[in-house]
Amino acid sequence: LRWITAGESHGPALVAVLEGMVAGVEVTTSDVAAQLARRRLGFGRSPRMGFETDQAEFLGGVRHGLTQGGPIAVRIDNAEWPKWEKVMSADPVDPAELAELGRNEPLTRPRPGHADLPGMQKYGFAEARPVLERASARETAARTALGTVARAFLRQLLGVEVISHVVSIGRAETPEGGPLPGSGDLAAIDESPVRAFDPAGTEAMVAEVEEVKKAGDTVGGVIEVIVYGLPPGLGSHVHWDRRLDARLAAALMGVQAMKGVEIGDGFTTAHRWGSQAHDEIDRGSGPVGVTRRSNRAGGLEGGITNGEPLRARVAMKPISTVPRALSTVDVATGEPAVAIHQRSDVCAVPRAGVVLESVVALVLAEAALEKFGGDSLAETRRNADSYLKALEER
Ligand code: EPS
Repeated sequence: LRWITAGESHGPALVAVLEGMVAGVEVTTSDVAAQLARRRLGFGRSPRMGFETDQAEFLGGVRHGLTQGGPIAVRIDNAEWPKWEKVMSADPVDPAELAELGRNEPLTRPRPGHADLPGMQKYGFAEARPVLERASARETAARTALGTVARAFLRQLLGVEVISHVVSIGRAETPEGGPLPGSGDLAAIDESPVRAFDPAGTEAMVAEVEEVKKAGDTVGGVIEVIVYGLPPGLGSHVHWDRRLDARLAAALMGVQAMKGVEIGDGFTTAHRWGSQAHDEIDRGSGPVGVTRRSNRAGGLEGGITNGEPLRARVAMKPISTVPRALSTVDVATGEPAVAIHQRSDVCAVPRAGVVLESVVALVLAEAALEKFGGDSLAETRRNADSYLKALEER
């Protein structure tokens, strides 16, 4: 399975292609719209989320609600394109016309923490516009659209559900040791303005975002993705780039603003002794005749799923467009300056969870296709059923 996106934040549209998906997966434009709508929600979002409608359209690969086996292409229009048509024009524009617009001033005061400065240095740009247009998390709408297809495949193949919840925002945390949200809890989590499972956590996080907003600042947080219904055996211990934990970490870190990934109890486990770190195995009533007394490993051992719920926590940094602008250097003059500030999210942590679910779904769909193969959902399902039956009979 391969996936790729193109498009700038203020270009005409985002496009995304998913190649290698089997035929026969049920997916519709409204399924994509539902995921994109989830991605727009959340307390602390940018004003832009109020008017982006994220109208997504399949341009190929889906017919009458079923994938066809060919590359799946999606397009998501940008609502403000008419305002940006000249600034972001693919073809040359008369400089006099551009000057009149006032929207095209060179962005020469790079934001600390943003791709602005290293991007300008690397690509030889005199200003940040070409960097920020593509670095923007607007692009995550495209991966969320493709993730919809991956989710549908996983659900229809194995009954897999991918959910996420926000564990902390800034200093506000969900109390430790609370129950883990289950596969049916996603709607309740989406009801929380910060996508937290625990009501006390929601209250604390909303208060934190309000305080941050008042102070003209931005704030990050920690999001947990949980996947239910995975069989043992996805990924492999045999090579570093086939370990599923490594592939998940790459996909999660590949989302804008993510700075850390933890599988299961990850960093806490580093402080534990072995007898307290691992998940003891019992004979049991699980689908393959064994259960675990705990799930500190987060569903992965040796880079392979072990049949327990998969858990990954991801650390997101505060958005680097800080209203209370930070110090920088104007690269045009070499003089100290205040960094660029345009409208932005105060906190994008709640919406980022939906993106993280989507990239996890893409990686897991890829791993499932490697394990089970096939060109149609029916064939992949036969292969998966036969593998699961063999596991049970062992
Ligand atoms: C973003 C800045 C804001 C966000 C944008 C990501 O856009 P603008 O600069 O146009 O106000 O709204 O996010 C989206 C458009 C989106 O769909 O998520 C940035 O700089 O990363």
